[in-house]
Amino acid sequence: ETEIPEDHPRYASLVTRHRIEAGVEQGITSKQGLIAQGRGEAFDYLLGERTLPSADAAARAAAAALLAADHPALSVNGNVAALAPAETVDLAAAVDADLEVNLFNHTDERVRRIADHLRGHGADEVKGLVGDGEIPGLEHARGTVDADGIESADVVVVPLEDGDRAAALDAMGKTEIVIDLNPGSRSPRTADIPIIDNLIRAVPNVTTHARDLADVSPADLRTIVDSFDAEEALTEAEAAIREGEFERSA
Ligand code: PTJ
Repeated sequence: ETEIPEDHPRYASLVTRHRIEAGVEQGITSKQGLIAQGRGEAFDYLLGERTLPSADAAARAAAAALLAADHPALSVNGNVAALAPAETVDLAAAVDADLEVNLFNHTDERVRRIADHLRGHGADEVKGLVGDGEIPGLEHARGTVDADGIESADVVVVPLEDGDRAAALDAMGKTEIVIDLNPGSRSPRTADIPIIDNLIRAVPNVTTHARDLADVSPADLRTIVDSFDAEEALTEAEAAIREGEFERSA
């Protein structure tokens, strides 16, 4: 998919950029998605482009919450679809979650393209095309979801979510798992389980934990979720950024 040499010091970052560009060209990712990616990259650089131990603990708690859920759902936007389509489909299968296309800058055309893209990566059913449900407290375009998908889910994964929508989903009483590289952003601060990591690393990591936890009892899954400390995870990510004890490779 790319001609970037694998030994280039910024290989992973360059491949990611290429995927986002391709997403825009295919009508999957919004132009704003390019800007969001740039912001994410800056934080990833400061975090040392690695999964912090606290982010790994968050990924494990997320896996436990998804396995313990009655009705888990994964929200997919234009950046997620471009960066990690197969990994997102895998995660949905591992925890038996709905996949729902849910866009910040909604167009029916982009919803359809993303749904097709996910099916091309092995998804059976993709929600988000009906739009007969709502997230209360948001204007229509931003709050439209499927009634049998995100609206009725008890646990939702929202990677790269806008702060208002994260708050509105939280107000619906859902257990919210947010993947975001910026520990200061409002959405991870609203989340029950913030995963401060690149979604490219975080999504497959949650899947790995879910497979490890597949035989754990519901009571033990609860204990894993309850012993996770969101505040501490955010504080550790911030400290890692401030201390910057990583190898600057650029
Ligand atoms: O496809 P749509 O219409 O739903 O739009 C999606 C975007 C992401 C464009 C939209 O939700 C948006 O504008 O988001 P923001 O407000 O720019 O926020 C993006 C957040 O995601 C920022 O906090 C970034 O640090 C973070 N981010 C960007 N890339 C990644 C990331 N976090 C994890 N992994 C990434 N690869």
